[in-house]
Amino acid sequence: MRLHLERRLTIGAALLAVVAGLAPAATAHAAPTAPSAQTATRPAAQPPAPDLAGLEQVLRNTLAAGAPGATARFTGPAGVVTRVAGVQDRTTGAAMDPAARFRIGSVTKTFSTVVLLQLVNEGRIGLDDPVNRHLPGLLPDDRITVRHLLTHRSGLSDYTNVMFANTVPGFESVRNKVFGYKELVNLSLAEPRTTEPGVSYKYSNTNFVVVGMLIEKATGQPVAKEYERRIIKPLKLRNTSYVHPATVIKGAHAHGYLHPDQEGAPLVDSTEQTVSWAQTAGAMISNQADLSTFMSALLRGRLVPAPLLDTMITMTPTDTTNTRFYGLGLRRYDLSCGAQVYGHTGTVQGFYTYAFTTRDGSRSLSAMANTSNRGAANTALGGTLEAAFCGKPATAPAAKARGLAMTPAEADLPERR
Ligand code: REX
Repeated sequence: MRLHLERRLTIGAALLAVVAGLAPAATAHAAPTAPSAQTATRPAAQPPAPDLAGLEQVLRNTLAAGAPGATARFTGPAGVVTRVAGVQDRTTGAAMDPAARFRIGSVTKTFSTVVLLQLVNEGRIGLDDPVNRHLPGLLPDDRITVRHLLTHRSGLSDYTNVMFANTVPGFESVRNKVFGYKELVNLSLAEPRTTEPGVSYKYSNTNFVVVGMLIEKATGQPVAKEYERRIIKPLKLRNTSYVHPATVIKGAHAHGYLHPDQEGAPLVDSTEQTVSWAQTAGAMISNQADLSTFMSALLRGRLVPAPLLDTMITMTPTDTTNTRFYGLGLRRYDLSCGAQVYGHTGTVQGFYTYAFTTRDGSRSLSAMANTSNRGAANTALGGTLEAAFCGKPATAPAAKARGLAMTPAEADLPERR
């Protein structure tokens, strides 16, 4: 088994940096810069170089946990480095391609938030407006505001929990279905609400379905047009699209493989689907380079003005570890070395995604595994963040002394699924 995995591991060649605004010199292996007088006098100013051996090990771990393939792409001042392992297509045996397109799931929520915040900036929607002011009669409680949606504090239950209670039958029942937004909201409203408006954080796709409705109501345009006009075109994201309800991923792409609930049952190729069950909560397609460009541009203030970005990155904890936070359509993870990274995670049938960047947007990590419903693979893939942003792990005594040692359980990044 081990040998088999080793053979399938393909370490990808590094790509040249093409990310606008990043340092010119892209090196094949993004070698750590040699210590210099500058590093000697100002050690705190130098973030650690990515741990490339660690990154490769993380991808091997992700395969060992059940992913057919996995990839990571780090971009920083020294350029771009990519690593791949395994296959992107189990039928042809094609190796994972670091430039492949894939379904990004909830990273879509950050795109939707950017569009919504631009509308706030234009004075067309207020963050503290009741949702029902814009969509009269939609919600059963006039106290639910736009901010509650973006921070997952509306109390609107997540209809996907029931929809996907049985993973493969649930998926097959919606794979080719086209939902209206209202239909999805009604599925949520048929369930009890989870909190009083504003009281506590509870992740729910319903919130971002309503965000899509608000965008279309305020602009009179389909959301696809707004993503295109406001984000995809200005940032030249050539591999990013919102094609709902088309089922095909156009161009070079990875296949996604869904794990059935029954151990040992064959994987389901889930690449083609409408993703209508998620829409503005999770239906976009992108690739690693575009995701890093997007997250970096966002944190550099190129998509929303500074005061709104500050609001977006004002975080509250999502669990009791005090290392996981949610702002407005954006997560922050505090890593073991003290680094804070901003971005989003994604889970859609067949694909796990991580897209994170530093506060100054200068270092970004995208990672993808072409599987899902396999928590261990998602957790393993989350290790790319530590390897990329923390570099080599601190020696055990040093980490312990600073209270930073993480158990594998603590390193389990997403708080659900
Ligand atoms: C739906 C079920 C998962 C997936 C989901 N995805 O809510 C949203 C998302 C769009 O990306 N959320 C993640 C399925 C958590 C995020 O924000 O990071 N699971 C699967 C099941 C479980 O069917 N029975 O794993 O493919």
